[in-house]
Amino acid sequence: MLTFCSPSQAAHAPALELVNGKAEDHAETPARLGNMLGAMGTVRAPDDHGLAAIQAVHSPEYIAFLQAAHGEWLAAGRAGDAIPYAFPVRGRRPLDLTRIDGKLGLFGFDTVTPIAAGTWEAAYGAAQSALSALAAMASGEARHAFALCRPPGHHAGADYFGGYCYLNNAAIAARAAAAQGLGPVAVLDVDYHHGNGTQDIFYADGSVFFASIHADPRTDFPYFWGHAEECGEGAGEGTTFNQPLPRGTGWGTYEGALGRAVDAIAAFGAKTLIVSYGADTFAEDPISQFALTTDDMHAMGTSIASLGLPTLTVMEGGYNVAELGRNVAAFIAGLERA
Ligand code: SP5
Ligand code: ZN
Repeated sequence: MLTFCSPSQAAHAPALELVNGKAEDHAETPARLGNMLGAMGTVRAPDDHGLAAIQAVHSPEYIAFLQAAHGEWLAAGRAGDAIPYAFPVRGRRPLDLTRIDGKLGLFGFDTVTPIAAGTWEAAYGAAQSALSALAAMASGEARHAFALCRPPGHHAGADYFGGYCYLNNAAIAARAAAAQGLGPVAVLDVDYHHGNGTQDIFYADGSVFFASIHADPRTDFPYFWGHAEECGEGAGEGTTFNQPLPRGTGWGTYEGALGRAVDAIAAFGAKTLIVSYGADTFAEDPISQFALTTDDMHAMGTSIASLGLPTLTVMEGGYNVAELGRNVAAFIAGLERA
């Protein structure tokens, strides 16, 4: 499959995250990219489509923050990665904050998503990979394409970062696809974690259908989104479809949920499909608790391909680095088969 990845995507290298009171190597490591590149054959560098499609999803204040954050961190005399630690819980009044620590808490929703020296460049490169994959589909060069995005995107909202995500690559591509007349657009999120950022961005937007299959947020990150009763609002009422599943879920249960998501996307009348693909549903993922095999990844691709839609796959999570490329390749091969 035609695959895009920018060299800048390796520049993001968060050092550590806190687990059980100890600093551990960050799970979202540049080594993920190396393993996936090794499994994907020829990979094309994206064209630079500029900021417009990013601005169509993310707020100007948030984009300016991301661009400047690590520089402001260094200018404040700080070292290492910029990590928020104080948050305006339940909406403090709007404040014109200038201190980098205040701004980090304002725009971030967790402490596991560091902003490092190369973070903006890498996130920008990942978004350009998604836009270039979409452009190849729009021009007729390819029916399907794969954006090997890293850092991932589905936890990032219009004005927030978190869950290892900064720019929402899938949402940027989905809104661009709709603007280019390729709609109706559906986003199917099969990462282990709920795609809260994508959900938020399209929650009141009935033109983009969002379906997600994920670990139940009563037990798993991101906790505050992805519950079954979240169905959209206003013009988007009924165009968000969440299927939380219990820890330990294997293919027997997963397959049924995937079939229901596929049926809902067909019923919506989607003409373009964006898949947020995370390989962290893999049984041996180090931070996740589903039980899918590499063969199941292939079956997942085949099931999605039964929709017969032009499909842009955007990479999200997956933290078993040694098996990551094999799992991605199996999924993509399944998608291509039908
Ligand atoms: C894109 C994506 O998959 N983001 C996932 C973010 C999950 N963050 C919370 C994980 C907490 C568990 N951390 C254990 C790390 C072991 N090294
Ligand atoms: Zn995930």
